Amino acid sequence: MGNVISLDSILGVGELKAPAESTPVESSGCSSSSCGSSDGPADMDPAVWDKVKNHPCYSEEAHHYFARMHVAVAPACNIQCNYCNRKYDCSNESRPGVVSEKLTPDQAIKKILAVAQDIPQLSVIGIAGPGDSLAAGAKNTFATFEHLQKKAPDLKLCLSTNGLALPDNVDRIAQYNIDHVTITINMVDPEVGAQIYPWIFHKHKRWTGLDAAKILHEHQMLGLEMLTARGILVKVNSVMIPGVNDEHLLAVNKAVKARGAFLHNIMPLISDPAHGTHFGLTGQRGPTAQELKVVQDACEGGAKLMRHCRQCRADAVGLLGEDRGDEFTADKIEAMGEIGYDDEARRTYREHVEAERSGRHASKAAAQADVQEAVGSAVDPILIAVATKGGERINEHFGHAKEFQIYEVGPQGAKFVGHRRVDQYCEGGSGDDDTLDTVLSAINDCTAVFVAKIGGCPSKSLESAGIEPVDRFAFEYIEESALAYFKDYAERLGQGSIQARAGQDAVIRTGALTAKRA
Ligand code: CLF
Ligand code: SF4
Repeated sequence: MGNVISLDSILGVGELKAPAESTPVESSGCSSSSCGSSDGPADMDPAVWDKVKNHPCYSEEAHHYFARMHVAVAPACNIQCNYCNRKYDCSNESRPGVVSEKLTPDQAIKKILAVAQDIPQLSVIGIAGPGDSLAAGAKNTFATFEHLQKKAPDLKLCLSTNGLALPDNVDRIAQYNIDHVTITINMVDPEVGAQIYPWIFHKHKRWTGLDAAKILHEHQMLGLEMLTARGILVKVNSVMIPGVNDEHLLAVNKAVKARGAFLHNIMPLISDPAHGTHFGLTGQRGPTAQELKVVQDACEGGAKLMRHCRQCRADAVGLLGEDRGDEFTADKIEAMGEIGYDDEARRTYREHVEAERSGRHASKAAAQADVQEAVGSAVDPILIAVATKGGERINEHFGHAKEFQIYEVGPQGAKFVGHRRVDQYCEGGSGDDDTLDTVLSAINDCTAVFVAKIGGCPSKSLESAGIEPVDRFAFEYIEESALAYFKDYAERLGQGSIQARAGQDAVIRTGALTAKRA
């Protein structure tokens, strides 16, 4: 088994518990549920909330609880992006790395039923490549979804596309009840587009340069408008390419918001010569963590931002940030024989999460009101790195963390603003100093790191680097703990016993981009 969170780990350490009673507090001002990427039922239409509340990509809160699965049934693509090499996964929705197994629609259905039986957190099935889900007539994509909506009606359907073939397929998307569509839009100006797309294949012809970028842009905008007119939720993914479209992404954000996009996900370019992409081979770099955050922050107030994307593989399985694909290879699934449909475990799980979350919304608001009253608005926000296995709790050991979630906490509240992938510091019972250095450089803009447990050696290294290791909130909720920490931090700052930490430029890890570990 992989390390997907269990019901126990979500509801507490040990037995299942009902959510704690908490005093409801009237929402006022900028609550954490109305700021940035954190979302909740308070700030959206109930029908929309119903669609997104269990979707790990469309709701930041949901990504602590729910898993997605991609089936790699769409190998062909109709355009070329300078950040993609077809021998690797689609870089806009998946990490570079060969898709282990391309699937036929029948194989995909069997795999989905097998995964659904084993992972009660599974809520969404996505098709995100490894090419474009709508290229080549979208035959496999729609064949898979047509079967799936009959075989496993509780699972949400989701697809991702570059948008070129979108206008031709919007009616079928609506017909198969696909409620969530992602379009990768990196530009709204063909001059910018020409630096990203060397060619497209359209109407039996290859187009290049400005003509190609213009056609792609027009189809993306038309497709977006057609989808939103039908009430389908659209997320826009943009790859941030420093010096090419970084400043332009503000205009992209405005344009997609004006056309009704539900979310905008600005992702860092993944670029490495080893991937054999045009950008990798020509030395185009990706953004640093701070550069990415600056652009994301500048887009706040436009289309709602997604900041928890893990740029997952086209065959990813599990919570965002993990990949359990190895447990469900074709030979293992073949050996399972006939697999039926049973949604009982998923239903039970969703009921528990629902109860848990309603209590959480009130307790977050109470913690925030407490900080606002105690601290006022004079103290600058800080970043905190959190080791977590899910369930919105601090429940991972420092040495076992494969990523740290980054929260920004200040007088206005605590919110998730990103994540940093790292190598696991402790393997086989002992820590690795080289790995520790990479962990430090990944979180060097943070004031503290919250962990369930940490050893003496890494604690000392963190303190020397100016990052406070904090284990006193072990197994508690992240946001409430961050707010309690901030209140104490502001007090210490006021007393002069600590100094505000000067910001550093943390490194975004784009190396071996899979959470799979041997
Ligand atoms: Fe997959 Fe994409 Fe649907 Fe999510 S992923 S098709 S919307 S179910 Fe999610 Fe993965 Fe980021 Fe995509 S974390 S790469 S945004
Ligand atoms: Fe690659 Fe996806 Fe771009 Fe096609 S749309 S070239 S598969 S990144």
